[in-house]
Amino acid sequence: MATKPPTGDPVQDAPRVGEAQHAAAGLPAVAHSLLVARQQMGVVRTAQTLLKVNQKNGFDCPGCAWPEGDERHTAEFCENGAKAVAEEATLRRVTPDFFAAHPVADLATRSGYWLGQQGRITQPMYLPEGAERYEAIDWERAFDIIAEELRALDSPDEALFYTSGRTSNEAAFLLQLFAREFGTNNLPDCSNMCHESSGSALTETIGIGKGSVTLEDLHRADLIIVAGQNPGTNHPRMLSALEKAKKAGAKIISVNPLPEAGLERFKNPQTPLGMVRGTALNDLFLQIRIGGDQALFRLLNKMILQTEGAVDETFVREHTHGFEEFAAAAREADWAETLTATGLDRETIEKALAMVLASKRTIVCWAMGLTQHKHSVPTIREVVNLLLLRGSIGRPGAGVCPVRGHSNVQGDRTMGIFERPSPAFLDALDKEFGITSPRHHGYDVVRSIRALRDGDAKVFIAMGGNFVAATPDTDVTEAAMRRARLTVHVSTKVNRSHAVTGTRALILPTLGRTDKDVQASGKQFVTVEDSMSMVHASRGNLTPASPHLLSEPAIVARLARAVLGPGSATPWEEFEKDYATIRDRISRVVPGFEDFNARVARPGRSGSGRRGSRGRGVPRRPSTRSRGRCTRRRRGRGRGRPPG
Ligand SMILES: Nc1nc2c(c(=O)[nH]1)N[C@H]1C(S)=C(S)[C@@H](COP(=O)(O)OP(=O)(O)OC[C@H]3O[C@@H](n4cnc5c(=O)[nH]c(N)nc54)[C@H](O)[C@@H]3O)O[C@H]1N2
Ligand SMILES: Nc1nc2c(c(=O)[nH]1)N[C@H]1C(S)=C(S)[C@@H](COP(=O)(O)OP(=O)(O)OC[C@H]3O[C@@H](n4cnc5c(=O)[nH]c(N)nc54)[C@H](O)[C@@H]3O)O[C@H]1N2
Ligand SMILES: [Mo]
Repeated sequence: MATKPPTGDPVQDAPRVGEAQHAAAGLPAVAHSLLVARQQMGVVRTAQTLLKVNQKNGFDCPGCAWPEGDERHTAEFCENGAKAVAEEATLRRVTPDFFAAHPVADLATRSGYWLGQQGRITQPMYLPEGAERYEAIDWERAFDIIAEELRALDSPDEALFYTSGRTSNEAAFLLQLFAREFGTNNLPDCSNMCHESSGSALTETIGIGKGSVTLEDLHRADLIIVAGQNPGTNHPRMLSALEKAKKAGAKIISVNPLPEAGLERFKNPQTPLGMVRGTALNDLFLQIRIGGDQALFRLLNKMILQTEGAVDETFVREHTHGFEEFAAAAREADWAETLTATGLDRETIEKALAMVLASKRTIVCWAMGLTQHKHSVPTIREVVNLLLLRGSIGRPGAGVCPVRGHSNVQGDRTMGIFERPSPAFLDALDKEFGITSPRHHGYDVVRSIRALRDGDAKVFIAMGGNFVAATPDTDVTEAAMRRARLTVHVSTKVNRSHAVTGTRALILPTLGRTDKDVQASGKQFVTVEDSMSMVHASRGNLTPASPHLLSEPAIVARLARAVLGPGSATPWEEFEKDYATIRDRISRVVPGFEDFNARVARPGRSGSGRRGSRGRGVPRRPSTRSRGRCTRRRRGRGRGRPPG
């Protein structure tokens, strides 16, 4: 049994504003997550799912990309993760009757919350030209419509293939393969709006667009700086890692215009004492002015340069280049300007500097507060330079930690969902499949919107996400989307993007992480990569919301067959039958995934192993140790496809 979704009455459903909280997690969070779970999933499914979240034989939480440690608790999820699971595993259903009762114009008036609360979509739905309502359609016909529209394009570059970051590695690999075999690199994704600046700044500075630390590193750090991030709400399990680091002696500085409750006091629900008392995580709070981070880190770098013995000379000499150029720029930093830009006082900045200087192993974690500014790339470069100056990269307990958002956003990029793929990646793909991928760059999110607006793109296909709600200029985006000939959404739940359609539209319902995925060769699992570059298997165990659902890999495989026809030598049918055959191909195309099938068969995490012996499995990528550079504006080696 499950409770009813919201009423649709804007007054009854409206959010309420209360007092600001000063602690995060704790007993209320546990109670609330269980309540939400039970309301959406009922008692049996609650037990079936919540005991499997982030377990070695279970599924990866769709809530966020924070990694799990090797030791697992019975309850390895947070309040928001439980909500994310409940939203997917809900017993509520959106059937063809729902679409009959709610014309598209009605859906367009509903709030995102209301739409999301209606439940799981059960059948493929089609909006014919001029129709007011979506109607049920069978899969064959749906794929035929897409094939018809794609084949009618003047150029493959008139098609757009968007990905949101929950898509598994297997589905993402197939999608980019299909797009490239079809003839385009138009693979915009949600990272374009999220950590793109981290990917760019890290590629420029350390040569690879990803973080360099593991969970174990956090536990060993002397100092952790959390800049522009609200882990209490968005990555609650990170608070346990910070608490553990703190118990081992780490200091924590947070840099944020707001005092975020989770960093003020964390009530760890895994321990009885933690639940009652909580831990104050912050040692120093820098209540910075919005956008002031670049000035702050630049001044800290100047102070490090001016402090006798503060620069790790050996590290800088052996592992970086461009030092003089960087140092000259940092020396220009000025106290008065920095105080204005940051809104901080001199004493507070000096306290932060003293903590940086006292630390041998520093980690900087950041998220949207740093990545979503116009000057995000130079800001993140300053952050990296601080770590390089102190030799805090490539050393245990030290490094860069961009905290990713969607649960497989990093993996999707690793699999080639990127509008600007490296030639090396395309060469490997072409060699493996005997295709000729286009070499010119595709459209990112903003360019995709412009292309739709200007009539240069005519078919929009989304693997998950909520494009019109997630993108920056809603009015422009919605007008652009309405100009498309066909819009297609592979989705689990209804959202705003289903109500803003092209001339024709399709909704293709798919399995989620929590669902059991059985194909011709038997039960399948998929893989995901977390924020710390660890790759692991994810197995759903619930009976799917309806017998009509197809998995994401199956949808891409069938779509590819419908569009490319017998002319394609790619074994799409085999891929659909057995995902291990997809992983075999990944292991031959994506560097670091050698022996992929054998490695994911082991329970737990496999992958990265940045420092050789410490990681399990084969290193996914070379050590960052020898790749650091103090740099102000240099191109990276172009190897890593930066996760956004
Ligand atoms: N429950 C839940 N969890 C999620 C998601 C979700 O939708 N729901 N989304 C996931 C996704 S996709 C992402 S990307 C992550 C996002 O995770 P976060 O980046 O933690 O999310 P935001 O809420 O955007 O928090 C931005 C933080 O930056 C601060 N800030 C704003 N401007 C500045 C600035 O100029 N300087 C500094 N230093 N700080 C600033 C804000 O006060 C806020 O604390 O969360 C993931 N987790
Ligand atoms: N106003 C505003 N805009 C933002 C942000 C913000 O904080 N505020 N954050 C930005 C950031 S950081 C990001 S990452 C983007 C996110 O942008 P998107 O990823 O495009 O948006 P989401 O809202 O996360 O997408 C949710 C939808 O994904 C579908 N879905 C959920 N699970 C699955 C699944 O397993 N498979 C498939 N196929 N579909 C699934 C459901 O239909 C659900 O409605 O938005 C960006 N835009
Ligand atoms: Mo994000």
